[in-house]
Amino acid sequence: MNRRLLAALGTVILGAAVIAGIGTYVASAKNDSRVLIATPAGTANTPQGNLPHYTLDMSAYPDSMAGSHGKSGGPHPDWVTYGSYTNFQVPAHSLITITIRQYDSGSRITNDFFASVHGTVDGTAIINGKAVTSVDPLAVGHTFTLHGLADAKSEMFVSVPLPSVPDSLVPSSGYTKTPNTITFSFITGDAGKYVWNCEYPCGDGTVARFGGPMSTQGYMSGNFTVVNA
Ligand SMILES: [Cu+2]
Repeated sequence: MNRRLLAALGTVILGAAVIAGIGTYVASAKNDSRVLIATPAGTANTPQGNLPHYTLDMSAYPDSMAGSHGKSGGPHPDWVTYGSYTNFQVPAHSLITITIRQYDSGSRITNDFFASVHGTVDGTAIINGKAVTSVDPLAVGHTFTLHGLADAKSEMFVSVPLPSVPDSLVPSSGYTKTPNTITFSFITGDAGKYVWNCEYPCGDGTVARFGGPMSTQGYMSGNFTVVNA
């Protein structure tokens, strides 16, 4: 086996290990059947030429009272959740810009890898108006981590950390008036089924905090479908 092949194989094994480490959060994919379809926003110049541009907006909340699970918060009003949708549909071979408003507190992320930005167009995310490549691993609220299923046609891996709101600014009821705003862009590949999840252990049920909302789709994970335009 030549050196180059060995190096390539090493990369594949590392990639597989990273993806395996992400866990088994997609076990149940039935919690929320609603889908948010990306909004057209003209075209944009990208490293892959001029591409169709689409946007998606979402939020991360410290509980489920924001409306996505019904006015009463649904079966688990105290669970952290993304909203108002957790399933998304975007076109293939397009520039996608996602804006997330992050209302939740947080703490130390388990794996510093997820405190860095991965897979965006220029390797950065805009956080509260400033371009960054990583955030403080001690102050992460959630992550938005997008990747392929085993049967996805093309690889896609995008992961962006959402910094936490300081505890002192999170009200005991309702939501902070000053959420963190995170914006990032990436280019989609071929049509296929992808999934996203949060890699900050914001759940419950186990010491590792990967239970509850972390392992129930419709809260901290969902489908991300890429379709032919
Ligand atoms: Cu989370």
